[in-house]
Amino acid sequence: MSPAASSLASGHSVVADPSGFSLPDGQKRFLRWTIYVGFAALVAGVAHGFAQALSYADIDILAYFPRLKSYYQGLTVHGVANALVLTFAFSNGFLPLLTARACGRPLNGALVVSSFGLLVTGVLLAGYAMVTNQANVLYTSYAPLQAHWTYYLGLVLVVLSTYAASANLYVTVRAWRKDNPGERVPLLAFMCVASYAMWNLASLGIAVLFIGFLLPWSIGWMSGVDPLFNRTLFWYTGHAIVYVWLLPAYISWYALVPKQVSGKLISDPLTRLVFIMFLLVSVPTGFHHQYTDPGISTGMKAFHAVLTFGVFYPSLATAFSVVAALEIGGRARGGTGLLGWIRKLPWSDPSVSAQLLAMLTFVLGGITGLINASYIVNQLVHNTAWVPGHFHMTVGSAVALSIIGIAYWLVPYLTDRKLWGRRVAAAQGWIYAIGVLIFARGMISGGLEGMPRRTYMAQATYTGEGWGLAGALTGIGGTLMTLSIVMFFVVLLMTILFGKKGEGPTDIPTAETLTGPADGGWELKLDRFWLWFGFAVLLVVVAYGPFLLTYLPPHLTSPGFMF
Ligand code: HAS
Repeated sequence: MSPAASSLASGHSVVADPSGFSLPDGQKRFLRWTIYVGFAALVAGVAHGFAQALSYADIDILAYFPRLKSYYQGLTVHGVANALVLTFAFSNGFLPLLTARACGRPLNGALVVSSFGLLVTGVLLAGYAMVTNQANVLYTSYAPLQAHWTYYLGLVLVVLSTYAASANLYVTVRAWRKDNPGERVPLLAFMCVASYAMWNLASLGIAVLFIGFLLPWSIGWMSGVDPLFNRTLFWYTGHAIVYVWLLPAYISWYALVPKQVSGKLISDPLTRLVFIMFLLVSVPTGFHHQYTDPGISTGMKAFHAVLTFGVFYPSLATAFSVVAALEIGGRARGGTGLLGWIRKLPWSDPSVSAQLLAMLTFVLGGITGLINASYIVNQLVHNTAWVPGHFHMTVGSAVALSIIGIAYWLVPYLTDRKLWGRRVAAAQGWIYAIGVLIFARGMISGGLEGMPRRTYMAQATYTGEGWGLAGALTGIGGTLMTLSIVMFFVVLLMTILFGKKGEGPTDIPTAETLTGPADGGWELKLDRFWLWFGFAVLLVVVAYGPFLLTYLPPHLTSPGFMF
């Protein structure tokens, strides 16, 4: 088979069904509701985000939030709902769907249902603790701040829901392999498996933290915890987690967006290599969040700094690949000249424009990440408003805006309804992107002037040079972001309730590759997930072993603090 003709979605041997692809109705319904849980969380998340953005502009609206007792309660809801529930609910629905499409077979029904059940129960438990003001620990769950046990148990269940979703990917791909011995794993399924395999390794840190320490401590079975050790376990997971949020967006940028813009994915082997690199180097980088922590040697921090620059490489390769795929599309649509193809991209398609804008904001998000990662410069920006400036251009736009863009075809596909309000949706992406750039400009300049993060600025009794303008920009940007999310919800609800029935897309947009998978040679090793998983474990041992050997056992001395 000619590599150029290889279908990304179906691999070599599965013939794409021209009438489209669909899962059994029951599975489709559960995946749809899994994704809706994420969007429901987003409602709570953005409402609190709006209050926090305004607080930087000295506008205090917290009193108008029913049941809200403090800024930190709102900030916890904001982080957990947006960064943990939206992202994982979306991945739990999206990645199994793509894997099923790639393998041309249904999923395991019991795992679809368990993943949904665990997610909902987990969100309800954690939600109970946050709404009743018993979990003001922020999404990082730093001890000795202590939450009610339902918060920790709820988040454990959310993580278990991701395990059920990942198990579904593995059994689906294994069944496909059985039916197609000797064939290359379809690229789309490969990317999904690599992403969740990385997460399975990465999540060990918070699994040990929550189950081994925080949960028993919150129930009263342990009298103290070790804050430094807890932070280390959290950040073992906490940096890799950002790539778990990011990779579903990357999968769409690599494999789906090219089809939407009439382009082609550049290279099957390079794409596999990129995802293997994420599996290898996402986890052993956590100390870059702890450059200022005592108790960890400078050598170990420097080692993690080097690996952090290593995990920058697959993103760089992604930037080149994605731009090349877009250029093919733009030129196929009649674009000429050095940059003329950009104008020819289908900007009026809200799904495409939201994701293109997500990519553009991610360029700045990525650059600010590299600044954070630079050991010495980090001293200037750590714990300042700069950091939320960085992460609103990564998880807050590269990821969030991609999820929104994907939803503009995914929800019509899952409901078989036509997207309502195409123009409103197209405008929404722009308003969000402009908003987030203004917001981040405010946060970043304020951070450089020492404006702190995680501080209720509307009630702060002090100020600094340049904070006034920085705060005003943050407030304006945050207001535009909130407005645009309201528009997104209007489009979503109108589509679900009133979109024309029977006019939704019948298939998932999956691109073809320019350079297809090899039939022999070293590239075949890329499909040996266990081999790469083994190397990833080895790197983790090298990156964390010396610290653990010198530090353990943990010093369980800190009592809990609740406010
Ligand atoms: Fe980060 C802190 C370093 C990426 C999220 N990060 C955070 C926190 C969050 C977060 C939430 O080293 C705060 C945690 C907390 O609460 O304390 N980050 C990095 C580095 C990268 C990076 C080196 N971060 C992310 C991503 C995130 C995320 C992705 C979420 C999804 N980050 C740090 C560090 C800290 C940190 C330190 C600790 C700071 C401190 O002191 O506390 C890199 O992976 C970034 C590489 C990415 C790029 C961009 C590539 C561009 C692409 C787009 C191509 C498209 C184009 C457009 C060109 C270099 C792929 C084409 C379109 C047309 C129309 C033509």
